[in-house]
Amino acid sequence: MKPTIFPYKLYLVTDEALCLGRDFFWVVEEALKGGVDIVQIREKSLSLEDFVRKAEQLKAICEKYHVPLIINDSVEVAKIIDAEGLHVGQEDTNIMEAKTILGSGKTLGLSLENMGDLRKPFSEEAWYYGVSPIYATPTKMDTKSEWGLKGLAHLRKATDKPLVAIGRVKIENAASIISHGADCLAVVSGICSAPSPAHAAEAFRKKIEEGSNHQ
Ligand code: TZP
Ligand code: MG
Repeated sequence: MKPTIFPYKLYLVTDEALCLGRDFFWVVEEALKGGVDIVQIREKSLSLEDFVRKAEQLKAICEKYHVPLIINDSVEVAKIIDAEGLHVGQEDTNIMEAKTILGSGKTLGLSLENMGDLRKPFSEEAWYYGVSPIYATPTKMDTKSEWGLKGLAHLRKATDKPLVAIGRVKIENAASIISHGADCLAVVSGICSAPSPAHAAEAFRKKIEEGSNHQ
């Protein structure tokens, strides 16, 4: 398990379909220029070969900005490209198994859908938790109940691990999510579909700063 110091504040989770027809790598690079400090590649329909190719290309871009690339779900891809880490949900590869395959130096994230998930065996193995979803979102339709600010504040009291809020995180609600206990915001459409991903990332960074002053 890594130490609880989690240096990241703005987490871009990719979705090429939400990049409005613009080049996927351009969108991510703009977001990096704007201040995204951790990236997760999330692909649901690529073959292993295509996922690996895309992730390798993205890793090279992230490295230029000294930003880690995390793989969503696929332990194989994370292993093959020697990614900085892996993010898994409740229905994905068990985090203990992922750790055995990838080694203990990697960044492992686990989505929590409710308080019960925190108490499940092996949850402790995660370096950070995804608070999933903080709000219901059209980007991911299969989520169950949302945490909301009250749920987030409750979870904040129950664990010292870094909390990454995801789900309809927008410029408008960013500061309040931080002030209710999130350490980091994960954003998909708010950056991928923004007219300027760089400006959107900058605006999120400002709101995160604002929220941190009210914790
Ligand atoms: N997991 C929980 S909500 C979500 C994921 C991947 C999607 C968040 O997307 P958006 O567009 O930032 O609401
Ligand atoms: Mg998953």
